[in-house]
Amino acid sequence: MDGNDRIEVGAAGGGSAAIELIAGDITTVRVDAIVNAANSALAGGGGVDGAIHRAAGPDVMAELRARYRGCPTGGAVVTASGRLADHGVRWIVHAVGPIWRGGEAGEAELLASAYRTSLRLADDAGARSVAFPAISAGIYGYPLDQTAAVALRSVRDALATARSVERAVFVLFDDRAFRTFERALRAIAESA
Ligand code: AR6
Repeated sequence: MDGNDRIEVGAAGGGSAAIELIAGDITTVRVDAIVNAANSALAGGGGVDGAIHRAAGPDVMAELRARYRGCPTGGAVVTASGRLADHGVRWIVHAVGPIWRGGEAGEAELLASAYRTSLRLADDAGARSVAFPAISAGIYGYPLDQTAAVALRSVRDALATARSVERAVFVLFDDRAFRTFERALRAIAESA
């Protein structure tokens, strides 16, 4: 950590909120809400989705099946957190990012929407801190540097009108993702 992994951003009511970057596994982070990179069937899968369902246990999939009939790309839904409640997580926000199709199929707007919707749902639930993975940057093939720029800008903009969220943490699973987000965060901080 070199001092470039946290920026303060304006928040509702004139206060401030922060965006932070950490390297690691999102299932171990102590925040009120964690965001999952799900698919539109909300059917579970590999990557961070598999890790979150394994850590949370079967109640979360049971709640998804009982309450929702899938979720459109760019949207998100909320469940309780199953066993992740043991370390303080209260909600899981299941976001559906776009599959990368070359960049001309509305991917950037859909990705921004997935982040904005996730932050709004966590805020409506009353979360003060939210952790995000790099949605779409794994199995869905979204180029990492473009994911980082869209993710950081959309979360910064959504924090400006959030009422309860004051801390957004991006949890990057490997060194390359962490460094890419670090560069993008620096670019945003310098352009603010
Ligand atoms: N903590 C944080 N980040 C993680 C973790 C973890 N435990 N595990 C992986 N990542 P992906 P997508 C990173 O593939 O591209 C699933 O099958 C990973 O390195 O999880 O949105 C779903 O069911 C990458 O940077 O999600 C969908 O079908 C980022 O999380 C599909 O994959 C996202 O990679 C969604 O694909």
